[in-house]
Parts: sequence; C-alpha cells; structure tokens
Amino acid sequence: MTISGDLLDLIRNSQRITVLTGSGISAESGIPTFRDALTGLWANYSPEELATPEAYYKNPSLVWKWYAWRRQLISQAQPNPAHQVLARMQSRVAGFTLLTQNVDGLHQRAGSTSVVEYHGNIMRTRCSRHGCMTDVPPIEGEPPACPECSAMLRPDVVWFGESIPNHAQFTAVTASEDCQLFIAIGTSGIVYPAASLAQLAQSKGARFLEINLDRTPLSSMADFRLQGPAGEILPELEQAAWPDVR
Ligand code: BJW
Repeated sequence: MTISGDLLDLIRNSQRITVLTGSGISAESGIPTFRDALTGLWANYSPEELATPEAYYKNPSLVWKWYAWRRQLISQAQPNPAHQVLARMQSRVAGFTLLTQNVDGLHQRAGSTSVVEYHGNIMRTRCSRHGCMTDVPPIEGEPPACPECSAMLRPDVVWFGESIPNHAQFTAVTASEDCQLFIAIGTSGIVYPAASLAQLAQSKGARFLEINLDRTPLSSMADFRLQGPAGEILPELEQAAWPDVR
C-alpha cells in the first residue's frame, strides 16, 4: 500500500481529527458486518427487517433473540489492531473525536475513551414505553419487563426511523464541522444521518480520508482513499505517520 506524503503531513499536522467507524472495523474481530448475509438461524432475515421498532412490536421474541445472538458473538470477540490504533491516536492528536455507529463496545475495550455511540450500545436496555435507561442486564429468553412500569425493555440502540440521541448528534455535527481531517472507516455510507457527516466536514474545509475494503457511495468525494482491511491499513498508517510508535 502506498500512503501519500500529503496524507501523512495532514495526519501529523492536524490538531483536530474526527473519525467515524462502521461495522467493517469489527469484521476482523469476527463480528459480521451489517450487510453481510446473515447465516444459520438468521439466514432468512435481513437486518432491515429486524432493526426497526415495527419488527420489535410485531415479534419481540424474534428480535430479542437476534440481539442475544449478536451479544454472544460480541462477548467472545476481542478488539483488533484497528481498534487499538484508534485508541492510541486519542493521545497523539489534541482534538480527537471518535464517532462509532457500532453498538459492540469494542472501541472502549481497546482503550478509547469518550467514544460517541451514535447508534447506541447493545449491552444496555431501556424502557420501550418511556425510553428511560435501566440497569436490567439484557438476559437471554424473552424481553424483560421495565422495573418502573412493566413495559417491555428493548436494546438501547437506534433503529431505522428513530432519531439519533441528541447528545450524540450534537457532538457528531460539531466535531465534523470543526475538524481538519475526517476519516470514515469500514462503513458502507448508506445509512443516514451518519453518512452525511463526511460531506458536512468537507463543506467546512476538512479533508476526507476513506478506509474501506471496497468502494462506497462516499468514495467519489474522498480526498484520500486507502483500500483494504482496516486491521492492516491502520497499523501501517500509524507506523508511517509516527515511526517512533511501538
Ligand atoms: C471493511 C472491512 C474491513 C467490511 N476493513 N472495511 C436520508 C436519505 C435516505 C434515507 C434516510 C435519510 N435520512 C434518514 C433516512 C432513513 C434511514 C436510512 O438511512 N436508511 C437508509 C438504509 C437509506 N435512517 C434512519 O432511519 C436513521 N434515523 C433518522 O434519520 O432519524 C430521523 C428520522 C426519523 C424519522 C423519520 C425520518 C427521519 C436511523 C438509522 C439507524 C441505523 N441503525 C442500525 C442498527 C443499529 C442497532 C443494531 O446494531 O442493531 O445501525 S442499521 C445498521 O446500519 C447499523 C449500522 O450502524 C448502520 C451502518 O452500517 P455500517 O456500519 O456502515 O455497516 P455495513 O454493513 O453497511 O457496511 C460495512 C462496510 O465495511 C462495507 O462498506 C464493507 O466494505 C466494509 N468492510 N470489512 C475495512 N475488514
């Protein structure tokens, strides 16, 4: 892989870098991406049929089981080198913001702090009627009841048709508008509003780097593209930008 000198200078000299990650960054940890075909029990479903409030109210058991299956995969997974590079970057770049669409918590497990969880976290539960967060663990079986009002609990994630949590949206917009370099890693760029952040950053003067296995709808607007697995590209990029790194 050839990394341009312009990109390395930009990385070294940027005081504010904003990174948006998608499910591709966790693929090398063994977690299927969102648009990978589901297998086994789930082969007949698409995520679009399961990650909606309508699906949950129509068949709560089914959707809860899907989340239980995913939680199990996540609990067996480990952060990979891509997560680890981003965790180290937070101490190298003064204004470093990490936005993730992933609900798997692997960035935090790699050591990243202040991660903006744009689509929530699969390990938390909240009330499906009032939205309040609970301490009830997401147990297997049927969806548990809210301790306050007995309504069904749901995973604390953002489904299609739902709004991004205010704090996450505010931080994401501010960090995108303010950065000098915006990096999108392992995201298909088809789910909004996350997919609009790169363009927002560029419209305010930032340069845009895309890291992905394949081309995406964001590729044509990227100032720099590094094509390949994030778990290989990010360590190479880190080594090239900061050769003193371990
Ligand atoms: C690798 C790799 C490796 C693999 N290395 N790379 C504007 C235009 C059109 C539509 C809309 C719009 N605004 C809103 C919408 C509707 C909708 C939407 O975007 N639909 C699209 C499908 C068209 N958006 C919403 O509903 C959002 N809400 C909203 O806008 O609220 C306002 C509103 C309210 C009411 C009415 C109208 C508006 C909410 C979106 C919530 C998305 N939720 C999910 C589920 C989260 C919970 C869970 O995990 O269960 O979030 S869906 C799913 O997609 C998940 C992901 O975070 C998200 C993005 O997927 P991601 O991460 O990009 O994964 P993939 O699989 O798509 O791509 C993987 C990529 O990795 C690929 O590119 C690979 O090549 C790459 N890759 N291995 C590097 N090793």
